[in-house]
Amino acid sequence: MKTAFVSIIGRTNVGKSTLLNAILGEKISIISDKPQTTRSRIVGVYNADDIQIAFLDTPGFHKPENKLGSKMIEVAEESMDDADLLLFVAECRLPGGTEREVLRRIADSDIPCILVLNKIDKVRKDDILKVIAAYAELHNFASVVPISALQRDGVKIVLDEILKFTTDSEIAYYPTDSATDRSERYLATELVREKLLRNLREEVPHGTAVEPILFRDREDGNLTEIYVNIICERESHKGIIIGKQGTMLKKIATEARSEIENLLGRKVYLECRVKVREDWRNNDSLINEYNEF
Ligand SMILES: Nc1nc2c(ncn2[C@@H]2O[C@H](COP(=O)(O)OP(=O)(O)OP(=O)(O)O)[C@@H](O)[C@H]2O)c(=O)[nH]1
Ligand SMILES: [Mg+2]
Repeated sequence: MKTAFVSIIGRTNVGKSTLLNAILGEKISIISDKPQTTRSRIVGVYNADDIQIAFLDTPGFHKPENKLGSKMIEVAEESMDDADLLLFVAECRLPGGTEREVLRRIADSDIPCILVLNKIDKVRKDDILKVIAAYAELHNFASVVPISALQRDGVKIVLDEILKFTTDSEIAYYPTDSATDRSERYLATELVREKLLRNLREEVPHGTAVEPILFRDREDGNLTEIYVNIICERESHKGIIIGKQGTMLKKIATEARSEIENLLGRKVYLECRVKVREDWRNNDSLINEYNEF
C-alpha cells in the first residue's frame, strides 16, 4: 500500500480547509470568510485503491492576540513534525511578511513542499506567472500548482503531485472507510461554530466556542438529540448571538441542524444555550475545556 502524511499549512483564510474538502469530496473541515476558522488540527483521509493519504488541516498562521491564538500557532507548527510532505497554501498574490515567515519555517523543516496558489478565479492570468516567479526565488518547491479550490479547478493536479510522494507501507494508518479521524460529535459541534462565524461579525464570532453537552440517539426512531453550549466572551455578545426575540440564535441553530442532518443521515434535534465566560481565550484551562486540539 502507498501512503503519505501531508500537512496543509499557510496563512489564515487562504483556503486550506476548502482545498482539503475539495480533495476529499466531503466536508470534514469548516469554512468561513473570517480568519482563524480552523482552531485545531483535523485529519482528512483520502482513500483510493491501495492508496491512503492522511492530510492534516491546521489553524492558519497569524499574529496571535490571545492565548488561544498562540495555542493555534503551536498546533500548526507541530503538525509539520511528522509530515512527509507540506502543502503550503497561499493566495495567488506576491508573497507578504506572513508568507515569508512561513517559508522560513518550511526551509528549517527540510520537508519537501508543494506550493499551492489558491483563488486564481480572482486574479488575471498574467499575474499568476509573476507570482510563481516571485515565490520560486524564495524557496525550492517540489512543484507549484495554481488552483481555485472553490471552483475545484486544479485540485486533481494537486492530488497527482502529492501521489509522487507516497511511500510503500505494510498497513493503512487510518481506517479505510472513513474520511476523518474526528467523531461525528466533534464534526457536529464544529458545524455550529461554522454557523456562528458565518452569521456574526467582528469580534463576536471569534470569541465563541461550542461545547458539546449531550449527543444521543433516541431509541424510538431516527432522531439524534444534540445539546450544546455556545460560549461567548461578554454579556453584550450574548445579546447579539441571541438577537431580537431570539431570531439570530434560531437562524444559526436551523442552519447548523440542517447540515448536521446531512452529515449524520438522520433527523436531528438541536438545542443551543448561550453562556458567557469572560475572556476565556486567555484562560488555559477554559481553552482546553472548549477545544479538542
Ligand atoms: N474566490 C475564492 N475564494 C476561496 C477559494 N478557496 C477558498 N475561498 C474562500 O476563502 C475563505 C477562507 O476559506 P477557508 O477554507 O476557511 O480558509 P482557511 O485557510 O482554512 O482559513 P483558516 O482556517 O482560518 O486558517 C472562504 O470564504 C472561502 O470560501 C477560491 O479558490 N476562490
Ligand atoms: Mg481552515
